[in-house]
Amino acid sequence: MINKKTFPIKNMACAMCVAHVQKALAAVPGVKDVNVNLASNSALIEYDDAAVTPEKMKEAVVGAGYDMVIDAAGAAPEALDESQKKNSKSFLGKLFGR
Ligand SMILES: [Cu+2]
Repeated sequence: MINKKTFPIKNMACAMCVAHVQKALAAVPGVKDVNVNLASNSALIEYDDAAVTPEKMKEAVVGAGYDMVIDAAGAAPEALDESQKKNSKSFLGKLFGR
């Protein structure tokens, strides 16, 4: 299932950091879309939870020299209801586009 969640990102200081985190996350298999925001120190990640776990994404961020906050269950601290609704449409689109 495609998930879209916001994860807090630590240690980002400038636009280069954003680019690094963005690139590291986008390279993880199963990650469909990444939008890193410096102002809110967070990353909005669209990912296939059958293909990748938040732990794996955190590993990629840590590997790039930053940190990503996930809770004990490996989930994002907060769910974005609005984007999840929107996302169910694009999920169908992707399904048929394959
Ligand atoms: Cu920087």
